[in-house]
Amino acid sequence: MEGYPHTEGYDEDVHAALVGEEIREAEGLELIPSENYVSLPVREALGSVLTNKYAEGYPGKRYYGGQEYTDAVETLAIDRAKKLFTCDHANVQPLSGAPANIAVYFALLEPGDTVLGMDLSHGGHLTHGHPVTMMTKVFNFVRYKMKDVETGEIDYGEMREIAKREKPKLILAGFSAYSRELDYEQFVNIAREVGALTMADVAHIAGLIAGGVHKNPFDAGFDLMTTTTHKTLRGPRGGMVLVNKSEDIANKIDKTIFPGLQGGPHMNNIAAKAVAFGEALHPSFRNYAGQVLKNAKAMEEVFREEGIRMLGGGTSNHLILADVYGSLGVTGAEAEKLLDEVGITVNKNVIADDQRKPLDPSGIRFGTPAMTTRGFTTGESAEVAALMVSALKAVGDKAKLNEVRSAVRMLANEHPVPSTFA
Ligand code: DSN
Repeated sequence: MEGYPHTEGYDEDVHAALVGEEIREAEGLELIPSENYVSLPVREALGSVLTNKYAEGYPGKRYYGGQEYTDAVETLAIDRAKKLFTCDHANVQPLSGAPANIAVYFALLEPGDTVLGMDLSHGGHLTHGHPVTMMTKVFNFVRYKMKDVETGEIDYGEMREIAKREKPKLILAGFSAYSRELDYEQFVNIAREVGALTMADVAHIAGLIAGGVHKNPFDAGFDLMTTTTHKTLRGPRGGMVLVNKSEDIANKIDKTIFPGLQGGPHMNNIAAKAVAFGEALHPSFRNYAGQVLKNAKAMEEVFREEGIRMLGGGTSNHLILADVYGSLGVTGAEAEKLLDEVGITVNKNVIADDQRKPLDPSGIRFGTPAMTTRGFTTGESAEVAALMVSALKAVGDKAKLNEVRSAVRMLANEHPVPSTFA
């Protein structure tokens, strides 16, 4: 444990929360597929003096003085991001994924314009036009779905028909609860037929792309990518917009992020992004990304052997969406709580066209980015999957749940969260 000597005895309440969370993370297994552990160098940058500095503008074009070091770290973050994703332009200032997506919409669209994105219950993200979001007051979102929820195949035929009928200005590829790879060429072909731009929201799989184990949408001709930096990419909590082959789009994105939507960038966070991107450029990151996929496959095998239905029939990425209600009669909320009790953290999740409500849906979503960072092998990942199934089948069986909790604690203790990765 690293300790928090400066809050100890100074602000005991916050100190207790920091220590408590550190112990929770160390003793349990984090399987929420959008979470990960950052290195101590990333945390050092996050906790640095750069949090003191205002730096409105961009490197070399700031509105305040004293920018020698802010310019240096932002330029590093930009250069490293461009190298990681092989593109011409990176804006590393978005505070997170939602502001990054909102920036793209405002940069490229007029109010009332149409965006075509993936349906939320089929894996899409809130910011791709879910009715509860503010963006739907400004833009018109239409949705495509999977053709077959048992294989995860996207209905590209339906996508083309919707695109021809609705004439979107922007077509989105991206998801937060979909376990297969997308066919980016199909998106680009459809977009070209109807004169739309293409944006890939790769928040979940950015690390898999950077690590070379998933396709890069820019290779298929996508115009833009947005991402968070804290999921598979293993950086600090934040966002980023990447643009390829269009100075015009790049300029519009920069102007929309600042001064359009945000004020002073969080320079401590940008420095931490630079550190994380440096880690992802290290050859060992490729091994990490490959192991994330292998570990997910190992968990998939166990769930399949146990006869538990997985949306999309399994996984080709870092996550699995399991229909625990349909397979075991345990709701998503019950499963999340049960697994919490044994020290395994997952999240309840709607499944395609779920008949249940989002706060108590039919599914759970889990994945391997965080446990792979802790060095879990395929054998140990299969063991974790078997422990999950044991817990899910042990509703009300205190002795069994205690046994699972001890096994989880032992696995966690054998795999401390590493301090550095490179
Ligand atoms: N909340 C993130 C996730 O868990 O997928 C997406 O924004």
